[in-house]
Amino acid sequence: MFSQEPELANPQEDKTGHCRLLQQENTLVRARFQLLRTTAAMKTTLVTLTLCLVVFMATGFPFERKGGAQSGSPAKEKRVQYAAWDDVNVIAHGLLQLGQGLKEHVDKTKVQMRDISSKLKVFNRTVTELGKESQKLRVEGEALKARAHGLEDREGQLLNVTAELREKAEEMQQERRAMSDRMGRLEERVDSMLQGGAGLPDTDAGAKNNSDARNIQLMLEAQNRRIDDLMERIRLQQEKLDKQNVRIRTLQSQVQQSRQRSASLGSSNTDGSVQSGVAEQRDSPVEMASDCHELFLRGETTSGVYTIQPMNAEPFEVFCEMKADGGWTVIQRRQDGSVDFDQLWQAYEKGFGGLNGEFWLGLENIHSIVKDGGYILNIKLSDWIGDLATVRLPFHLGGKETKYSLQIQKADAFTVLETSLGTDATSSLPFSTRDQDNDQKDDTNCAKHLSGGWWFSNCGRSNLNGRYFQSPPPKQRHQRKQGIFWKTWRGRYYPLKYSMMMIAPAAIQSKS
Ligand SMILES: [Ca+2]
Repeated sequence: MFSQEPELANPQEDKTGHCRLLQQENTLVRARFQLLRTTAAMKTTLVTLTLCLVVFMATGFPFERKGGAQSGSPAKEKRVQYAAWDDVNVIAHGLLQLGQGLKEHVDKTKVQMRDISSKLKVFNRTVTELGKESQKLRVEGEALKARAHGLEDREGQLLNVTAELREKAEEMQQERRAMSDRMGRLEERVDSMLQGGAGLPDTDAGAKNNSDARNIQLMLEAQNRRIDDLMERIRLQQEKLDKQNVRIRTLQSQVQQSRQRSASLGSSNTDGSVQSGVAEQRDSPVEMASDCHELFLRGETTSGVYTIQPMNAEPFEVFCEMKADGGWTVIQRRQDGSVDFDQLWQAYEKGFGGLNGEFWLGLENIHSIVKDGGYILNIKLSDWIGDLATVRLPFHLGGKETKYSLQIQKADAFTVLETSLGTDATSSLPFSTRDQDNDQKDDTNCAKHLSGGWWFSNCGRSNLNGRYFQSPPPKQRHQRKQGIFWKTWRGRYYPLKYSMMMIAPAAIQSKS
């Protein structure tokens, strides 16, 4: 945009210079024409003079000859001689006049020549000046053009830097929020510890000398140990309670099944014996666990593939992530791109992939585990430099009739990290795939626009079932947006390296 200015300015300058040059040239041509006219007049005068001389010679000579031959009449001869002198006088006078005229012409021509040469000098000087000026203008134009190019380059660099800065600022903001959350929690802990040690002598005075400070520290440490002990005792109590709960549930289901069996026996005695035999085989000796946490409570501590059977559902295999705080049922895992997640509704309903690698457990299976509510969703994410993020959200998942609507239930406000999936208590998000557009964006099919199936709202908040990109991720935005992303962690256009989603009863939350 800047490069056009010198190009526009130059022709104008050149035009005025050109006009001036043309004027000068005109004057010069006129002067030359005058000079030519003068020369022609001089030539005519000279020719006239020569002609006069020739006439004079032609007339004068015969008189002299006549005089010499006719010596016999001296009077007549003298008269002729006088007449000849008169003629000579007339001619001489004419010649004098001609000479004067010639001199005047020569003088005039000299003045004109002097005029012309001075004009020529001025013209030459003007031409040189104009040449210098146009040269200067050209140099200035070049310099301006170079500066414009430089400015354009800088503008481009500036735009790049601005974009980078904006991204970094976003990241910083997230980090800052996470830090402030952590600080808040730490402050709370410190406050609670200080309150616990309120019975001590005046802390302000004590802080002034080292020994008092050490005493306070020791007290705090003792307090911490006591709190830890208490927490451990609570954990053990909770575990005992959980185990008792499981036992009660097992007994309840056994009671229910025996009731059903006796009812069917009562209705038909002949066929019933076969049916009850099958039921007994399936139920005994131990009833299957309804999820991984139940397996954990029964003493399983190794992560791996187990068979579970939620209430009123067929048994199926799951991968259990056994942790210190309990058993987590894994419902999704992304780690190497070995499984295609761009699947249709039916596949997302039934599940796909391999439990030891990448997989989706299936909406129907997930729903059968969590249908009674009280579960939490635990999401683990990793970026390409090894940073990890964890999101824990209490949730409820509706059945097929609600299109497996996800409702995140939280007493307090969502943190920034949680808002990428969080919904407010009154609304819920149905599941969407390429062939079933249930998202909240009217003019777009988010699953088709991006990739995979997900609880899409407006397409842009999160999608952990997107395309898997190996590092380094693609440079094109329209490709990157199809990736696995969590907007409020690494941004909308950062394809994540790893994702794992797992579920467990909410009771686990209070212990971790
Ligand atoms: Ca839509």
